[in-house]
Amino acid sequence: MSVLRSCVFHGVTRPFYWRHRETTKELVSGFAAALLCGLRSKSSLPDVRERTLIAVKPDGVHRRLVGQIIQRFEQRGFKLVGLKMLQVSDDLLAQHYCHLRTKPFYPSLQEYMTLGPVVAMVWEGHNVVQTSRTMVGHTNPAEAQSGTVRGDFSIHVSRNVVHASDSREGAEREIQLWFQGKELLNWDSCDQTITCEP
Ligand code: DAT
Ligand code: MG
Repeated sequence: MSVLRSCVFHGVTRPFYWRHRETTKELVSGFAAALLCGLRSKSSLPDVRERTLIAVKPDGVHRRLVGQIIQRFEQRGFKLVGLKMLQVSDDLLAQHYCHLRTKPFYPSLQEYMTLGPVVAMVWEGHNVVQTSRTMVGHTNPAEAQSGTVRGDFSIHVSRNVVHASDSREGAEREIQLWFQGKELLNWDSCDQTITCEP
């Protein structure tokens, strides 16, 4: 019986092992690489998937600046994952600007933000929160540098054209406030590995 077993092993299993030795090695090393890669992409995921809320305020919409503002974020390399036009309610505004509700200028801010529709967007990409704040420029357009959205398109703090979240935590809060989960799309753009290290 044991002779038979040994024959079966040497006759079937061994030739099979030698024949598929290289394939087996490749499989094992491929599996290890996939594991490593998985771990690497997992750790870089929060960075690449960073998101921010950008909103073209009513003056920007009235002045037909939506396309130019979108173009800046597209050409920088960020990815649009959510977009909608809406008339902002007092309630949404109060939650969005909760840190400013006691400021003397809040009533005029409220009036300004409801002058017409707002175009709200969620952009995704490496360091998008900080980079988009730089792209948008100083709160007061008088101090905003040329080349920034506010520096190029506005002159007064009460009409500064665009909103951008100011921190990762703020962005998360604002995105949840302005968008429902199903309104945001997870998609892979074909230039992802060209614009950012995978
Ligand atoms: P930012 O929009 O740069 O994040 P913020 O959050 O301090 O600035 O203020 C929100 C908006 O409120 C800002 O875009 C324009 C308005 N605002 C701020 N300070 C103001 C002021 N002193 N007078 C009038 N409006 C002001
Ligand atoms: Mg702010």
